[in-house]
Amino acid sequence: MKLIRRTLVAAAALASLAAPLAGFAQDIKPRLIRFGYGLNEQSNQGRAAKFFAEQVEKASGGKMKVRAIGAAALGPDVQMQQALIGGAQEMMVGSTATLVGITKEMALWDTPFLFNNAKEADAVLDGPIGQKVMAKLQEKGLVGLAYWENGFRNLTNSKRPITKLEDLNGVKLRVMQNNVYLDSFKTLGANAVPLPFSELFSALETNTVDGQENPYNTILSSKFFEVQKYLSITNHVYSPWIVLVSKKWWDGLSKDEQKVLADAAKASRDFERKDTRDEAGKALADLKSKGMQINELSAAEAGRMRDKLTRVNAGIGAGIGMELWQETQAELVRLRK
Ligand code: KDG
Repeated sequence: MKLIRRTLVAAAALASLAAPLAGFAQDIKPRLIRFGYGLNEQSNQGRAAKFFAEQVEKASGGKMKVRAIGAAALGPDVQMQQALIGGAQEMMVGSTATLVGITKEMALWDTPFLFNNAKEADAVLDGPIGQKVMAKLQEKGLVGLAYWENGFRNLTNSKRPITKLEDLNGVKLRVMQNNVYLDSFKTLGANAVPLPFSELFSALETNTVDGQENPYNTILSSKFFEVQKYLSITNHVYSPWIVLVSKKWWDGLSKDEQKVLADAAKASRDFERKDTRDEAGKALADLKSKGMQINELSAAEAGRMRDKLTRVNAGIGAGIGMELWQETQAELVRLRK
């Protein structure tokens, strides 16, 4: 009788050990996940990718392992997006701006001066509107899990301080491969040149382009201060990143595995936003100490830029659908009350 009881107790103990991992592939080998990104390992994007990988391994008991692969080693954003759609790569994080060719509603986040601050951005991106836009990706073979913060974008160039709109005339300015950015900077008088992020440093170094626009964090981590003399503070648009999964691959995961990735993505979002904001606060002083000449557009000139750039808004509203545009404007009015 004692032997039977001991056997039953041992069997129950073994079952309880297996239970938490019941939803995971029981193969000996862990499920490997290639997570591609474009900035370098030392950047805010790289630190958050590492954090995400640690969260996944911990939550899955080692049954799921993320290989975070940075510096566009798996290709620029647009190439990785196609690899996810085809099922050749499992995950990535990249700019929403480079997704517009796949899901037109992503252009909403390109709207100049859409958000006045990060609080508004978080509320809209993590709220119903941001989630609705993210859900549109699924019909194109991508699953969005969370928005990270790239940040408010500012201008750098090697020619002159940008103190008024006319200073942009003729500046060869690299922009992301995205029509709103292209139209916006053409409207401001610059010679806008679309290039993948992975080609940007060498384009600046060889004077193929005179300038670019990115958040302080990226200007610092990508060492643009080595090839750019002037930094002009415009905060002309808030730029999100988005964590993406191949839908082909996602649909083959268990519910437990999907939950691990979704929970880790949200935890990494909160980590990344705090890490990015902490770093941005210090980055401006760092860039000054590295020799950049920094100026801030006057309120009057910023107002002229805003007025000129709102001309592209009509095109964005038409492109994403007026219902979504008006819903967003109404939500911003509500948030600002
Ligand atoms: O992979 C890098 C891009 O996701 C991101 O940095 C986009 O801000 C961007 C830029 O300027 O290309």
